[in-house]
Amino acid sequence: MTSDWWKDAVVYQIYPRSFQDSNGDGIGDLRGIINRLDYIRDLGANVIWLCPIYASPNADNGYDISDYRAIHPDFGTMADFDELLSQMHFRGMRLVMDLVVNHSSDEHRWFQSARQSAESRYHDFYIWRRGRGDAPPNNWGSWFGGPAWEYVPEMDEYYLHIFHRKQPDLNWNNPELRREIYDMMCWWLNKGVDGFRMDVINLISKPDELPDGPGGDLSPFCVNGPHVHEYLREMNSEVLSKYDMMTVGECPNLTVDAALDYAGAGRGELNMVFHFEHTGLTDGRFGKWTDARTPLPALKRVFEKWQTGLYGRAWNSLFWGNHDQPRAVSKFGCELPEYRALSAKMLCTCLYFMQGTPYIYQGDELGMTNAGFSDIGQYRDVESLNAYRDLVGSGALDKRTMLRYLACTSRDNARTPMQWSSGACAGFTSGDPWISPGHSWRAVNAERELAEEDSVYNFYRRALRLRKESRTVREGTFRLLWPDDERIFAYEREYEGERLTILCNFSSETVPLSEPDPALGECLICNYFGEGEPEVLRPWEARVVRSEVQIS
Ligand code: TEU
Ligand code: CA
Repeated sequence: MTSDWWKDAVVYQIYPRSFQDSNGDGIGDLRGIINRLDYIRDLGANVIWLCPIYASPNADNGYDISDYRAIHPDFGTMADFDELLSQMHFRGMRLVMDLVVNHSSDEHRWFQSARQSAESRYHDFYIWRRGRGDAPPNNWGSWFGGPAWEYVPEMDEYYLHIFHRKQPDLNWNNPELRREIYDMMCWWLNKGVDGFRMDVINLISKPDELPDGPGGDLSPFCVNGPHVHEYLREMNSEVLSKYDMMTVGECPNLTVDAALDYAGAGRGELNMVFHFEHTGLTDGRFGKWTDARTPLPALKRVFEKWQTGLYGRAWNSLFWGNHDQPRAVSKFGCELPEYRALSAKMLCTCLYFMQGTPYIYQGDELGMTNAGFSDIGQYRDVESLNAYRDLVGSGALDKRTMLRYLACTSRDNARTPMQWSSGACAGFTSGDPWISPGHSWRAVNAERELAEEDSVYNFYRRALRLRKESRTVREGTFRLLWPDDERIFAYEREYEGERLTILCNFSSETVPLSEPDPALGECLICNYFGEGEPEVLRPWEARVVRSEVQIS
């Protein structure tokens, strides 16, 4: 039943609220996506991962689902969905849906019933505990701020929510709950969807004992919990193995060894995982809230570890960002006008010549930058707003510092409207957008990118075409060069006598190569016009060089 098509896929991630509005209500929708399918196909992507479009009260923009089988009216109707799917299949594209089953919305009918009576069939679909006197059952803190427990007076019990209190965690210990989820998955697959991106799938199993965590941290108990692999194998035999589909599990706090347990070849669980080791290198005293830059040697070590650690044993997913991360060019590249496009192309080269399936987050192919918000009133994201309230409210950070941190790491940086044109509201909507456009849309937009041969978009096309034709990119070994260099990220891929050397400058300086030999050969792609000197990398330069090697 299963083939490896997902290894050759190029995935384009859509955050539907911010992609394209078609009816002027300021919210992106399914019709808008249908109208832009050619744009995505022409880029070279053949799979779309769609963030949640289900019925939801939107406490967390759709990651709080109140009906798993309904389309949110903001996005359109089930008929619109069916048309999207058939228009995609007509173009030879596949659709991956977001599967959010660690938690539901508190407005899901299961929870509505669960919170009313311990007799309800649905009570045990969630995780309930008695308090400790007037205090919650343990000291766990929610990942979105405050305690991870919410008291329900009718029950005199608390329910667990790792995320917002409107996102109660589902109890995967309950076989009836699991059955409901598998049936729902089959329902979408029978409609024809081609896979799932599984939201925080490594959190679904919680231990029966729920002890206090160090500093209120629930991770030691909930990350890779006791039965998670049993559940995924069951899901695989009940659902996944019966369809020709792809799966990618979102897994915060994941190590290479743990990744092999989820996605190792022959494990019978998932095809791929997302880990966040490369995006999390700036985390510090205030968690993700920081204005720190990623140290390049550490970044290289992370990629080396994953490229070699999964080689021949599992398959990497390649991404710089998503709807939870700041913009790649702002975080890892350079926003300055003279370097923005160059560094966006460099990041494309650096990442997508590695082994694995490329994921492109909407707008990164234009080199879209962070939002540039300077006022808390511009933010919409519940995580950002809660963190501002908690950190500023407690006096841990002053307003100005927190606003600076938000401008670097808030999830809203990636959620501003997709920049289609230099027209009103970036061509995203004819109405009032649900979130303001970022500051860069007059200069950075798809209309312009399509028209200019030397654009980021056209560079992505070329790079993706090159990688598609290359067995070495798909199958080759990985060797990191000059691990301690603080400005150059260089590596070699080798396969059957061919070597590709990928040379990337992560700085605004001209850098001479300490050992220029690896730079010799045929240049397949470069983000500068005109040949430079082989032994020097210009600011934010990226080059892929092909050479032959003797097979001994
Ligand atoms: O994200 C899981 C997750 O780990 C995030 O909370 C992450 O730590 C944070 O966004 C970093 O800023 C997934 C979804 O991608 C996210 O959008 C949801 O809010 C979350 O799950 C809850 O469903
Ligand atoms: Ca709309």
